[in-house]
Amino acid sequence: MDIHLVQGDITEQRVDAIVNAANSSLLGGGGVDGAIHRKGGPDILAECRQLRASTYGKGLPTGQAAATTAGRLPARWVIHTVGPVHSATEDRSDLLSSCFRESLRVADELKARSVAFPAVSTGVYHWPMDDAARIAVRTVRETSTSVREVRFVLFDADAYAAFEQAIGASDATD
Ligand code: AR6
Repeated sequence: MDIHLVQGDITEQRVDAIVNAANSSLLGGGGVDGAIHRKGGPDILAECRQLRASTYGKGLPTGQAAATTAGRLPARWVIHTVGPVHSATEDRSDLLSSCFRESLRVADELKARSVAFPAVSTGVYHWPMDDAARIAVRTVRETSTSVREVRFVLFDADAYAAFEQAIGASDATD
């Protein structure tokens, strides 16, 4: 698997699937979620409502992932995952890891070969960027998948630098 870093907007990525940092309602929100629904148009929300009606009546649990098509976005699919809110008292890193693992599992079901991830949980959910980057990079490296390209799409230079460092650190321990 190739891992690439891009500084930019995930809604502009031309890949098989982009991952949305959603919340369990699947009904939209701010951050990446807001941008995806705004630019992707109403079809994504309609499919999210169907997912709720058919499978996730109580909401999509934290750490899990589910796909819709991508509406007007250049990607083919949106894989919605729910990151954990960061906690100073409880170690929730397994749940953050699970977001990446489960998103890649759903990508495999879709036969997606290229997947773009945002820095899940690092915005509204307050996960420290350096730690989130380490967890993200380590998890995608450790996951067995048919995905050939993972692209981390980072909104700003600090996030990009954190992922660059995480890739370097993880290389050194391979
Ligand atoms: N492309 C790439 N990265 C982005 C973009 C974008 N267009 N917009 C923001 N980011 P967040 P979370 C970065 O808050 O922490 C929503 O309301 C952002 O700078 O989107 O998992 C949901 O509905 C940050 O580094 O997701 C949930 O309620 C990262 O993406 C909640 O926020 C993630 O920030 C989820 O919170």
